[in-house]
Amino acid sequence: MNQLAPQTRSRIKQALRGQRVETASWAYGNSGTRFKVFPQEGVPRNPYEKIADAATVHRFTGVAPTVALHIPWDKVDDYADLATAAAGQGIALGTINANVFQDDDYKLGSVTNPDPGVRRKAIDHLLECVDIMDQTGSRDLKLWFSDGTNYPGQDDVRTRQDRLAVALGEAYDRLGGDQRMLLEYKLFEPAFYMTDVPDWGTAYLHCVQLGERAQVVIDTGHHAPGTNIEFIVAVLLRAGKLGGFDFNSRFYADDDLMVGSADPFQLFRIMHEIVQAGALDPRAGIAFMLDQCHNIEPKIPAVIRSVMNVQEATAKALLVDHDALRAAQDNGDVLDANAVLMDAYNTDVRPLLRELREDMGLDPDPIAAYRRSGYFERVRQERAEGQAAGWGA
Ligand code: PSV
Ligand code: MN
Repeated sequence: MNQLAPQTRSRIKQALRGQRVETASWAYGNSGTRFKVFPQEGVPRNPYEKIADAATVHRFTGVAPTVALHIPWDKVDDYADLATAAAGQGIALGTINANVFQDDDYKLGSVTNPDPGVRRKAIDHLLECVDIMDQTGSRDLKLWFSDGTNYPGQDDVRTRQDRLAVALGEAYDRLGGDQRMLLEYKLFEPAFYMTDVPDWGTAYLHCVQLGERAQVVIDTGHHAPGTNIEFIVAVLLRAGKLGGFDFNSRFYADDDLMVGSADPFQLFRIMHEIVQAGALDPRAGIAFMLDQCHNIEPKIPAVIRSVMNVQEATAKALLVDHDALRAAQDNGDVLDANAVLMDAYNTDVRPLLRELREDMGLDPDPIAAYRRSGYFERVRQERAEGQAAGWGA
């Protein structure tokens, strides 16, 4: 690592300094599996307190200046006031995530429900989310639909696609200025026979039909085991249709664990595609978000660790010698080409990241600094009374 040429070192640090990772408000609230939610101490009781936790993550990492909201979990009377509160703590409100999956009416789907009244209600929620974006100054509307069917024959696949297209079209037409629609896909769950947006191809088809400001979002936990996610990244980047990521880590299904924990090599391979395409710079418009649940580990340090994992994978991707890689590829040198990638991946980038943090006026060890800060002890006392936020609030 120390033999790195000074120009290379500063190029990598420069890129890492500009990197942005958005954290999710719901990661700070209580969460669990369908078997049990284990409540934690010091958990935020409202969106303002979630923002305080997100700002704390940014304070120690320096690269997480926005927090995504989920509506209605983060519903407030005055979103401009919430945005002001965020700004006062050095962060901004980010992506607005719609929620059309928790109402009794949505048993047979939301925007693809056979009942036109339910479809109307779901579309109205999407439009409400754009109203909120106008007030928060958010750029992105993220849509994930739990819609699908459990049994063959339960509903007509093509009719459901038509209903989906109508709903997306209405929400898309409501977008203004620089606002974008990010469409998320998921192979299964809660529907088990088929979901209405199961894969990147379906999401892509709808986004192409909608227009330039509709893009696909890749949630890393939403694929079949063994899926080559970096291939999807490369293909969508080439088509100009990759809008962003919901980062998390999975061993089995949609585990929502800390990104980079199960398979840091996969995260590196994803970031390698991003770096190669010049898409790391925030101006490239790719939103790097975390969509995780910290069910058994303390939440704020888990989010800090996740941000650091993304930084480590990115630093390794930035280390790849692109000229050497291209030369080996052009020569058909399989072993050398693979070795170039593996050399970068096997480099310990932690000293470089510590140096970067010091350059940025941060503590080189964000988790230790967080623990020393006394933040947790303070919020544990301050938030002892009242109802902790969770998936329903
Ligand atoms: C669905 O599994 C998902 O990934 C979507 O992004 C939701 O909005 C999110 O999880 C939060 O539960
Ligand atoms: Mn997601």
